[in-house]
Amino acid sequence: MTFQTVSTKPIEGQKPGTSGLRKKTRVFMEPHYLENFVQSVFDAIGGGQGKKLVIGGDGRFFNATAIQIIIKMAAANGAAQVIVGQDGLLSTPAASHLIRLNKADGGFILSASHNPGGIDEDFGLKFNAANGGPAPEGLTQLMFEATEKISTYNIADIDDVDLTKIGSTSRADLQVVIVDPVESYQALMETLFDFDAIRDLFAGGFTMRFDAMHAITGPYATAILEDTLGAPSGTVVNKIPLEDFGKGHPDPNPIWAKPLMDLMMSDKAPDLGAASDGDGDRNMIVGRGAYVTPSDSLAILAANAHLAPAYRSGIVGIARSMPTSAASDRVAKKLGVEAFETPTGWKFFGNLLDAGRVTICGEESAGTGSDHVREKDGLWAVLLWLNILAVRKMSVAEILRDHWHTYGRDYYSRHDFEAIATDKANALMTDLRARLTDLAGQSFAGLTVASADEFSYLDPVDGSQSNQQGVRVYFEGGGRAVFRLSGTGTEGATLRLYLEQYAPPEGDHGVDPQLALGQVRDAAQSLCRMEAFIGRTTPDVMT
Ligand code: G16
Repeated sequence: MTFQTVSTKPIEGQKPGTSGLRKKTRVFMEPHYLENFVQSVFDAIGGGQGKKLVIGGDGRFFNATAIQIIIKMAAANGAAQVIVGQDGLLSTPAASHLIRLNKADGGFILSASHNPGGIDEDFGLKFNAANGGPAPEGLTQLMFEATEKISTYNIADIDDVDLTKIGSTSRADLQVVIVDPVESYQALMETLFDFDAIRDLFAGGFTMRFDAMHAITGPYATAILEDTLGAPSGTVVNKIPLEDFGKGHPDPNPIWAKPLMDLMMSDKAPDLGAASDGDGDRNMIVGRGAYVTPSDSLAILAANAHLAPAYRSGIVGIARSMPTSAASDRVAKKLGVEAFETPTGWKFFGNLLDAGRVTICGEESAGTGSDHVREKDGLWAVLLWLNILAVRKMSVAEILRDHWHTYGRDYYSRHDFEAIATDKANALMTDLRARLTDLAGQSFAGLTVASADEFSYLDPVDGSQSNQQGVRVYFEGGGRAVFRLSGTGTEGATLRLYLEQYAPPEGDHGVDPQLALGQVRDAAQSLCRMEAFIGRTTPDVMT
């Protein structure tokens, strides 16, 4: 066996975004593209010598091929052990758990999350650190700098590893351990939740549909919900992970999980509907006739977490990303625990979790999780909901209404404008920034701006500063609009407009959210001169 040192040149644009490097699959398949990035990760973490690494992905097209390349590069960079999910599969939260469980030095997670898969769709790669969480900004910056000066990469001339066989094998000095992707993750879930109570719930006739969207959570949800908790066979649908996700868009929101939404709004609806995304870290929760926004789900999970064994003694704090609604802040206040507002990106929760400052975190983009791993965790959220439903013996709709009557309702929706020419999107943001200090007191579509700023974050644990994390505009009367550009798209720019309107506990909570948010939307669109800059005001996606 030989190790090769291959000459290469920097490839432009290998800058990790909100969650790793995401590009079109064909870009990742270009000569040296994947190898350059993987070598840059090794260079950024101080080399691979003696390291133990977890490797797995969501099974999308190019997953297995990329894993073989990463294994060969791990061997050539001197790694001691790689732990790989069988068939190359690992959900993102399961990968995070395996890193922590095995005290690994980190892991490569192959996924473009909720983006479609296939040779003409998207691929992605991110590196998670030894705490199991996405590489923090300091480390992603080192990776990017390494990609800009790379001249060689190391790769071993070894046979492919049979990813289908569980067990241990060696390639030169590298030990390759193939593990069941579900087993240890399921064992972790059993320590967190009251499986007996959930089993009783199903035994009592509780009905559910879990849509795995042809993505990674199929095997996890089948093993846990059907095989362990006794949900009837057929509860989990679209359960086989496919490399093109059945040509779907594995994003659990009312648009992309429409068949589930339609069922839940019909008279055939089961008691609970849930879905997860490509790599299993996002979730959607919907009751019979009652969609739960991710922001509300975060607040409700935090308010009720003490009903599950893992959180029985209470939670220490709640963190949410800045664009997420203030619903969870109200819960934190009532519980008397700290509330944190971080930039978009799960990586910003890592320090708070490691420092024991927060127990539960969440984002409007359908991610919720806790200190059990360092990633958001779709099935975890579903199981916590099940645990709460089992104890409270109320429907999802009743829990929602009860929550709003206690805390008030934060009407919420995100409007996405996709594939905008990057220069136009940047021009809109630049113009908005330039006018920020003059906005207070001005009125747009009948709403007066109370205050406006650009969000920047000072990490309270390591003191690092992250600037330009989105523009916040607060209106008189409890409305808020947030403007930011997505960091996960692969085509042009995506403008995200986040809308929020608070209605107090004694207020009317039954208004259609898009109606309740209509005035904030009109004010936001007028304020940012949307029509003039991007030539449209109708969003592609409304969550
Ligand atoms: C990633 C990040 C999340 C973020 C989301 C959307 O999720 O992990 O923290 O909220 O992208 O980010 P953006 O608004 O920049 O597109 P995932 O599920 O794609 O890994």
